[in-house]
Amino acid sequence: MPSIGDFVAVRVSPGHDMGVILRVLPRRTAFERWRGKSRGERQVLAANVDVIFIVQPLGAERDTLPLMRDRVARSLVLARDCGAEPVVVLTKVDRCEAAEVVQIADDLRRLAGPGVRVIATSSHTGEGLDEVRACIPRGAVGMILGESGAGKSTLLNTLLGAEALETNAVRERDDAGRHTTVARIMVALPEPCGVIADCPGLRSLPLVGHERGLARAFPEVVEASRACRFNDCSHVHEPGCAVLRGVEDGEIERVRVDAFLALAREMRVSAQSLDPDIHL
Ligand SMILES: Nc1nc2c(ncn2[C@@H]2O[C@H](COP(=O)(O)OP(=O)(O)OP(=O)(O)O)[C@@H](O)[C@H]2O)c(=O)[nH]1
Ligand SMILES: [Mg+2]
Ligand SMILES: [Zn+2]
Repeated sequence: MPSIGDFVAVRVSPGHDMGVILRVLPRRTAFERWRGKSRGERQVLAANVDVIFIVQPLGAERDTLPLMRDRVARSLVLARDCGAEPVVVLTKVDRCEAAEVVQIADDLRRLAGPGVRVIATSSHTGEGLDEVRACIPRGAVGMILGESGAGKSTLLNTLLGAEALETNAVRERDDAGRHTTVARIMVALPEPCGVIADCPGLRSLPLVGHERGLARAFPEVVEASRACRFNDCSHVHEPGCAVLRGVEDGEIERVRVDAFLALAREMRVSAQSLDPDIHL
């Protein structure tokens, strides 16, 4: 089955404006989502994606900092797992005080690490949009990831300068989205930018077998752990733990170690629930 982002070979018969897909060309990368607890099915959400925009709205009461960190951290792992470059986009910053925006952005920057851009944006004021454009040069394929109501379609409309995608107000009571976008649609931004796929909101981002993404998202933690005294060090309390030493020496961010450990634990549990013989 072709997915958004796939290159396909198409035959168009003379006199027809629509073609028939003959073949899906091999995928360079695939962003896959786990679905079904024990069925082990994966759904390809997008293929050949270069950049994943991790969209997180500001100004919602329910989104505490720990919740935002969790969502950003697991999105980073998913992006790195499929070889895409993650970019964290904070939306709706017009709903917050400037000082609060700076504080949240700094916090998430510490979590995301030095190689990841964290951009504060508002589709209402236009803040940060040029920075977003700079992340998606001509020829690049982007995908937008975030919960329903996060402002994904609004952001793309603003980048496009046209109301091409349907949007909807969030629920007043709790800021919940209404699952307005129901299909993945790719839009070509004005030159000199590439294309971005709008996607339906994803509430949960389970990690199952994304060890490669975890290692790529937290390379300094993995690197340090090689020097731990014990092979099976949990990096929590063991003597001779090089990860904890790195934190004490100020070389590794505590918040990144915490995120790494929580996601690694989750992956161990999910692997085991799929196959009780797996011991990671
Ligand atoms: N204040 C403010 N509101 C915004 C901003 N961006 C989006 N919104 C509002 O947030 C609501 C939801 O926006 P959508 O773009 O439909 O959200 P979505 O992420 O595409 O949601 P789904 O399609 O359901 O996944 C709309 O009412 C937007 O007007 C912003 O920068 N500032
Ligand atoms: Mg939408
Ligand atoms: Zn250790």
